[in-house]
Amino acid sequence: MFESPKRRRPEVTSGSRGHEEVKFRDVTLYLVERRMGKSRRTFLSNLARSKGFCVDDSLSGGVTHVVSEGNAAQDLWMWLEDHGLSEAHDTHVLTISWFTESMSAGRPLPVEMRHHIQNPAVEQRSSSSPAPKPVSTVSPFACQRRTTLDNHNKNFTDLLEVLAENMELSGNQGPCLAFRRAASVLKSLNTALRHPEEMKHLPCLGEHSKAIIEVEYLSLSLSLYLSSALRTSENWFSRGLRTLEQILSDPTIRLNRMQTAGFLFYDDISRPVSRAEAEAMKVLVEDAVKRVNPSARVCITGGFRRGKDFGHDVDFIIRTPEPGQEDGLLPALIDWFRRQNVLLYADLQESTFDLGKLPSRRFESMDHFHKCFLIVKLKRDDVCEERERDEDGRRDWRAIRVDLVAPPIERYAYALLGWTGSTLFDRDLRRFARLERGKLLDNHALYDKATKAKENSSM
Ligand code: DCT
Ligand code: MG
Repeated sequence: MFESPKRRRPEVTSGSRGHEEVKFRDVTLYLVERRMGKSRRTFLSNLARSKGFCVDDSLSGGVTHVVSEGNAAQDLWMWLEDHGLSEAHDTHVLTISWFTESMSAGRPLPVEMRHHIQNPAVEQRSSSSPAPKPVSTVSPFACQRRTTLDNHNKNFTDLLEVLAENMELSGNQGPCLAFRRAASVLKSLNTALRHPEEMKHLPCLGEHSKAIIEVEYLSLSLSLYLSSALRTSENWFSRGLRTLEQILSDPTIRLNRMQTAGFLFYDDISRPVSRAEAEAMKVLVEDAVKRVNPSARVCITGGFRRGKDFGHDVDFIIRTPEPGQEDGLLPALIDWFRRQNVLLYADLQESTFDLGKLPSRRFESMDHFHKCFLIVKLKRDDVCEERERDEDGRRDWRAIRVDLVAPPIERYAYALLGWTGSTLFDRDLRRFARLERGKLLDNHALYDKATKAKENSSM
């Protein structure tokens, strides 16, 4: 939210208690709520205002001093960058010590080196230590790295991804992203890391990632992951529930529709989907789309469009040639699947697309197109691949997770780019657009950051 270049200094900002006089017009504070907590932030903001400081509740372009408490530098900077602040701005990013000392002095103290929270990524790029580091040839942006499917560092990236998932499941988005970034950088290398020393000049490898790689933390990390898995399952586990049958027969447990479907088809949907299965699913989806709108076209997206041989689901984007034809398409498709007796679960998300409300400034915000999350039966006989004979001979189909998205035609190019992924590539492409090109990119459009004007609106 750093897009607003206005240098207006509000006399009183929202959240202040009264109409305190602003004494220090050259300083506007912003206190980071993350880790500090809402009530402490309100208390400190009001304290500063009572002493004549101007405090902005949002990270606007007028902020001169950002104050953070309890955040690791890497997490903080990732958060700030996600909210539009880069090291290119001349904003001070400071520890709470500068704030408390200034409050005691009753005036903004000069900023000293010890107050600064440095961006570790920049420190790494521009360190002036006596033994100069060679400049890394690996870009910190995933969208500028050429990454093939040949992963020479799988032993490390698997581990980092397990840790990322563990962090995500326990709600730690910052460390999760840090581990994902580290894994992404290692995947882009065209050789295997032979010595920890070689990590020294790679971008995006935080201290934790490096330490983990160095000590090959595998067994501990895996047991950590297994013991903390999903919060819900932890909760069930702590209540003594050990089997699917126990969970399903416990009268106090109410499973939502998605959990029920997840349990019923767990064996299938926890198994990777092969490329042959994805191709067979494409035939099924194409057939359905043809019945519903013969002029619409289907394109595989997600990992399979990137050339992966396996995925956790199959993603499709549907292209309708005329604006407005996307309306009603997905409900009709769901209906068709249901009538064919292949639909096991459907969650339809109607479009909330409104160009007037864009661009979105959040990386993780979902796009606003019509989409649906399905579990569909795929007949084994429809799949062209060698396979082991089904031992139990129980059923002639398997359940597959399918995502469908139907954007309006004028947004198709952006939606296709976004849904091709990977998630981290999308994220870095947006970060690169914003920080290096002054643009805002999302799944709907590309905007000029300063004017908010759409670029190539006819795409
Ligand atoms: N995506 C998006 N907007 C969403 C959901 C997803 O832009 N609302 C992007 C991120 C990657 C891509 O679409 C497909 O998502 P996934 O299936 O989660 O990722 P994947 O790369 O296909 O991974 P997998 O191979 O495991 O399916
Ligand atoms: Mg996918």
